[in-house]
Amino acid sequence: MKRVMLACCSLLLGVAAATAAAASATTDPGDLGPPRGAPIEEAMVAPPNVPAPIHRDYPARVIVHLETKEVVKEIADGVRYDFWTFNGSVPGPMIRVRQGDTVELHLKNDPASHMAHNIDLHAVMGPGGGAVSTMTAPGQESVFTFKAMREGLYIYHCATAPVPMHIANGMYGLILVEPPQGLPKVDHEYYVVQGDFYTTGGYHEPGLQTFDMQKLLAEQPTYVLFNGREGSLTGPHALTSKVGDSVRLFVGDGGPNLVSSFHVIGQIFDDVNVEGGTLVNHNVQTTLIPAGGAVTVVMQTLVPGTFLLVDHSITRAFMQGALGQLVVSGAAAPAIYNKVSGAPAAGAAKPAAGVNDAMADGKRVFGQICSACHQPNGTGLPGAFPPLAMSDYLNASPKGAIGIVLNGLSGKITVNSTGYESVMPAFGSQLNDDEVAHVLTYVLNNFNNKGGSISPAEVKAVRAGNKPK
Ligand code: HEC
Ligand SMILES: [Cu+2]
Repeated sequence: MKRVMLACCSLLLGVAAATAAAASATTDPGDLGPPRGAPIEEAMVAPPNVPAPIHRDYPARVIVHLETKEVVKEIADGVRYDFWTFNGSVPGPMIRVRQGDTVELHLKNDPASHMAHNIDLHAVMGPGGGAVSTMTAPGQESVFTFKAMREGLYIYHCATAPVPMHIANGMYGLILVEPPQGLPKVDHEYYVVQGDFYTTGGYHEPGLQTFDMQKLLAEQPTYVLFNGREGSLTGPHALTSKVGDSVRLFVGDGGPNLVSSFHVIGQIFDDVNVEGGTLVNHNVQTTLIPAGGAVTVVMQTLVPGTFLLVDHSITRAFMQGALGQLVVSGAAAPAIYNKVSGAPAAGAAKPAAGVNDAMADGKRVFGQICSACHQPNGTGLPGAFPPLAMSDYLNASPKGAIGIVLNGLSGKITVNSTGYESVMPAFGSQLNDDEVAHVLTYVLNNFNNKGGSISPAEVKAVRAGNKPK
């Protein structure tokens, strides 16, 4: 109250006195006093890893070293792109400080850069979020300080003209300003940032791809990605947890254009820090992340399995790359989730079909389900969906396809000497034994495949093998 009075009265005392008063006292509750102790060098860890939680009860001076680097690397298997980055990664490293800390930010621009770069951190209260003070030519370094006045999860990005181009090339990351008391303890923390990318070639067109200004202007990205590369969070790079553990995700949307409908398939977010702020919502299925915004979500992993991180504007997930995996290991929890074997009632009581009926039924199923991805003539789509036509993979093991249709397929496979690393969903609960047998028999005897047949009994046996023991 005394400080409020001081600031108040100083308004009446003329400019000189007001300046003196402002310098000696502040009324803002975010200001926790001057930095104390020895300066702390911020540890820079690559995404999806997160710096360790802060256990400090006083404001400190935190020194952050970022370097802007232009690097050519893969955006998808066999597709290279000239990324512009902070510290060589997309997103740049996550910065973690405590509310009240004074951040001394060093921005270096790699001498090999072609462009000037700078940084705008949304955690900054000051012109351009720091951009005005950090415009840095190749080979130079800029330094500015700011006090982290407000707790929250904030985007940082390059703000050099043309801004959309610098962001579209990967120049963003997150800065977490922890509340003074810290965040509640969880078992796992990960860092994910979505971005939209605009390449001259189409999705999965191989080779070195360049930035496409027309697609940027039309806001029609070629790729929508988590952490700057298709597959950055799948297969060997999947996020992991254990049954009974808690997981916190720090999720940003760098944009430059798209808003993310962030969802984890098969999970519910217990806590969502809406828009990265202090408002906490509970029991959320999908949370909206604005371009240039962020969200913190916490969930419990109660059931083992693979859970997909998606932008639920779902075309982006399955056809533009916005897909990650959270793999939960541990004992089954049948009371919470239990796969009951056997086909659903619909269609199950159909009379046994003759060969012609079986083929007709197989064709129907193919047209209704499989053709959407594998295409009506079975050729697949380059890079996205493998061919079923003349598929050496399928013909080598026709019975193996039963499990693929029932349970889905993910991870790296090679079909007709081309690699695919995508996700086919499970159709075991949608199709009965007859339908699975029919569609596979249809596929095996069409599209120049080698022939053969799959019986409903064989499908039933594979289903039985799926039963929890
Ligand atoms: C939503 C898209 C989608 C649908 C629908 C779909 N698949 Fe797939 N399928 C895929 C993807 C993606 C892969 C590759 C998975 C990987 O990379 O691990 C695949 C792989 C396969 C393979 C093994 C690879 C090959 O080319 O031989 C077979 C067999 C297969 N699918 C059969 C089917 C059948 C039969 C249906 C219909 C019942 C079907 N799929 C429906 C996406 C789909
Ligand atoms: Cu830049």
